[in-house]
Amino acid sequence: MPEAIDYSLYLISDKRLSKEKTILEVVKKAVHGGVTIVQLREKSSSTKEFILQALCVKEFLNTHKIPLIINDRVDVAMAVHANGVHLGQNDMPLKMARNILKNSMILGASAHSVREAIEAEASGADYIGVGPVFPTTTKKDTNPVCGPEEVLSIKKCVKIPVVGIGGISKENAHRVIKHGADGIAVVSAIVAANDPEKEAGILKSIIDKEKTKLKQKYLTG
Ligand code: TZP
Ligand code: MG
Repeated sequence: MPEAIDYSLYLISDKRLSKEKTILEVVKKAVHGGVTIVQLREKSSSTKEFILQALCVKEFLNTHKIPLIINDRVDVAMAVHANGVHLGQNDMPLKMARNILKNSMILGASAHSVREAIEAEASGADYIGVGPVFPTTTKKDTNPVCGPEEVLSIKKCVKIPVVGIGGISKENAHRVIKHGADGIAVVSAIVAANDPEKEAGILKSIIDKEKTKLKQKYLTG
């Protein structure tokens, strides 16, 4: 089992949205702003491009002790010695991926219902991504919007961390944390921002503030 991971502010890349900035530039700025974990999600890159991109992002992330997760590609994750891989419902079955990765790598899974989340946990997932919590234009083939209430329903049924994804911004991030999410995953809120460092900083302080409020509420009953 990988050591404790901070899922608070989970950045997912998308080179279509980063305008004139490279993904490495966005990642660097976002990490300085407070991102705690990074996923490379590059649907249009060739395998070679994906690997080269991952190696250079990983070199930077290692120096900041920030985990690197690879979307979809177990082979790429292994080739670059990433910290983990994130798989959707139509990707490699989780049990197979867990079998290949042994226990040394983080295995993330997308789930859109309590049933899928429970199955993912039983199949060896280390965390669940739930969404789209809010409407998003970043991913076209999404399941229906589930709302922050689904995050809470899933959180109550699994022991592993739960991360909300989809349409999350500084306007609604607090609602996702309030509904029990261990973190929020964002693409456009940071990647498409003019100032990714500033946006990451704002999001991180919203998350930290909301988590502190929840802790105080729990402690005082
Ligand atoms: N999976 C569900 S929604 C989504 C993914 C990858 C895209 C989220 O992007 P954004 O820009 O944060 O809404
Ligand atoms: Mg996938």
